[in-house]
Amino acid sequence: MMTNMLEKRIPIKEALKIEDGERCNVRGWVYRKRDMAGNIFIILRDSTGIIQGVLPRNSVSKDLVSLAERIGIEASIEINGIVKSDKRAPGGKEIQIEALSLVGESENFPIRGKESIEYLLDIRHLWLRSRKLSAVMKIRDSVLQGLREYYRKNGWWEVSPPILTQSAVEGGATLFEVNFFGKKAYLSQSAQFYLEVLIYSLEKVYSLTPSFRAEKSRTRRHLYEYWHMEGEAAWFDMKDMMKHVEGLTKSSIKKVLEDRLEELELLKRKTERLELAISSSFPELTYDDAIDRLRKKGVNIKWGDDIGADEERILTEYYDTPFFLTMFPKELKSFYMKTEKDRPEVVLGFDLEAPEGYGEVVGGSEREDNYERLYRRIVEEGYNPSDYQWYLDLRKYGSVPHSGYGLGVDRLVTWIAGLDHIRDSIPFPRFRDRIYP
Ligand code: NSS
Repeated sequence: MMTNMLEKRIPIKEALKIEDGERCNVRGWVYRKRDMAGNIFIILRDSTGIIQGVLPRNSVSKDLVSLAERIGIEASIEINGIVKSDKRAPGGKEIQIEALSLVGESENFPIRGKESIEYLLDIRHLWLRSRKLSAVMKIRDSVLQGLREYYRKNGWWEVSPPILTQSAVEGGATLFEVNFFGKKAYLSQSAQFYLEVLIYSLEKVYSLTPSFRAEKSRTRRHLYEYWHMEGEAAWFDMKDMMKHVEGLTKSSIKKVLEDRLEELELLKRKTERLELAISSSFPELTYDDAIDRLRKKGVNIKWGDDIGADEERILTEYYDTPFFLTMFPKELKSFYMKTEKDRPEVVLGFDLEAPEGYGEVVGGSEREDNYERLYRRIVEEGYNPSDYQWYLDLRKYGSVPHSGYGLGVDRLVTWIAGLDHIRDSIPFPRFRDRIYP
């Protein structure tokens, strides 16, 4: 039996393309199995696809039949046989199995279908083998590839900032504290300040890091540990940066549409909105206009109030593509944002909102580049300027106008893949009551 296995192994995707009558060798995991009177059907999956193997009970050895009968769901096996077209088989081809070897057995695989989410989360390490989550992970890979391609094409440098940090970027309320050799340290909320340091030598920099937020509530769009793609560029004003963010986002959507149509289909994600996003320019809605619109819709909100998830959802109804929300009241945003020259109560900040109710995926701004004004803002916000001395220093030696942003990779994947919860955009979401597996 083993001698046949010496033939060249091919990925399942390739096996689905070979001519009828040709022999091939594939290996992977048993996705489904049906024991019928005449045949045993084994659907095998690998990272490239699924293919049906069929074992006619009467024309192979008894040993082979009994081995096939014993093989469980998710066992790893290798099969050798002749490829034949069959309209009923997934992908239109099947392999008539002549030899089979069991690599790793699997008895009573704990997922059969119809399990509860809580149960599945406990066995995330096994659930990740599902076709749905595999499709999402592949889409995620393409999203990241599309983002990186855009940076490369436009002359940005990828840098690696730290995760252990000494001060807050986005306020103390969501900081995770770490005991660092007896001193207080925090898990990074954002690489922004480190990227700001690096623009003085590299001008346009980006990083992909985990960011940590001790969020107060559990929602469909918040993770405690999420992946943050952040960019910072010298000489960019807010408009320059919005243009860059638009190009960046489109590049990732484009990559997914080029390479992941099969996965989008498997997730039943319609591609029209994604296609529209890359062919349109992203509109801008100022905070002032957003408040007007919300009030006209009957929302009880006034100038100065935060536009939260519920309000964002209402605003997304006006747009079929991603759009920018801009020019927020200073009180709603972080101290580092630059204020508008003629309206000091407003900051040069922008959020990118995904349509279809998804909401914010990017938050960015032009930065305060004047030493005194930044110092004053730090004090106003109740922080200790000595914690931010190095950050202030940047405004002392060759300060330049500059802007930056943070893009929530998991949120972008959630929207592109059309998921209803952010936890499935990432392989191992952390939960308050569960950091397992
Ligand atoms: O808090 S942000 O709006 N902005 C910053 O952290 C800036 N310091 C980034 C920068 O300018 N370099 O977060 C940025 C994005 C936000 O738009 C979301 O898409 C995402 O990060 N984000 C999250 N994703 C998932 N889970 C949580 N909890 C989360 N918080 C922010």
